[in-house]
Amino acid sequence: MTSEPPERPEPPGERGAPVGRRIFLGTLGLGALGVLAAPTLQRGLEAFLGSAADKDPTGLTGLLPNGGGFRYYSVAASVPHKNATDYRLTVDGLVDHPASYTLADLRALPQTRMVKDVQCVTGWRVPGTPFEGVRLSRLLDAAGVRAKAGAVRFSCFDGTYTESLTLDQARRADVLVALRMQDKDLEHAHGGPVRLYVAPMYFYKSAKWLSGITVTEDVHPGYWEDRGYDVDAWVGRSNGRDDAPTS
Ligand SMILES: Nc1nc2c(c(=O)[nH]1)N[C@H]1C(S)=C(S)[C@@H](COP(=O)(O)O)O[C@H]1N2
Ligand SMILES: [Mo]
Repeated sequence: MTSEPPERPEPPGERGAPVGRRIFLGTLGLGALGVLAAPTLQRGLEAFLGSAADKDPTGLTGLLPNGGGFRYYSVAASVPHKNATDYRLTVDGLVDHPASYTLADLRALPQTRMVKDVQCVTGWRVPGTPFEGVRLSRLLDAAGVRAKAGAVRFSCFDGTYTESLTLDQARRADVLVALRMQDKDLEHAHGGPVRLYVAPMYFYKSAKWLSGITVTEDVHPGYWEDRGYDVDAWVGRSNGRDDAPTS
């Protein structure tokens, strides 16, 4: 059988073809370096799991402590850690009241919890995963979205990843600025302390390490969308897939 190039690009390590032993060992080497260099062992472990799970052809990293059926993805080589002291979420663009939220600010707002399946566009699915946080619609209402606005653009403190939604999508009740996942504070590997959670869409919409919400006139395609994924990423109704809907 000949292999054709994939119809659309896939996140590294997500391709069906086996990853060479050399690449995997190379990744393990980097992970070990991370453990040595990191100020805490936990941080090193997360970095190790984050990079190793991404490229693991054996699936064995999924058996390690904080795997839980998820694969960890980051398009950035390294991502700074942010905590209650230095984390900020800005809301700006076409709004009457730009804002900057601390983690405490976000925790003080009403929290919404929902439990739904997570579906990655490359095929893996994790059943019944609790997410909890502030409805994005609440932050948009507080900001006072201007009449000519039509979309929302998200940026991340990894410095690279972006996402976007139409305003109607962003205002859905099942779209959260998530502070918790699996009933724990979001860990760094999963995009902590704050990530976007777009329940009805493929998981690439759920931008990790969320740092900015900018209200815009039109949708700006996000990182993976510039590389071929659908902008309207409804689970089961996009990207040529027929997965069962998640929300
Ligand atoms: N900042 C950022 N967010 C991101 C990504 C990323 O690489 N960087 N990957 C996306 C993809 S393709 C998926 S499947 C999920 C993976 O989330 P997880 O690492 O918590 O499993 O995050 C999404 N959000
Ligand atoms: Mo993904």
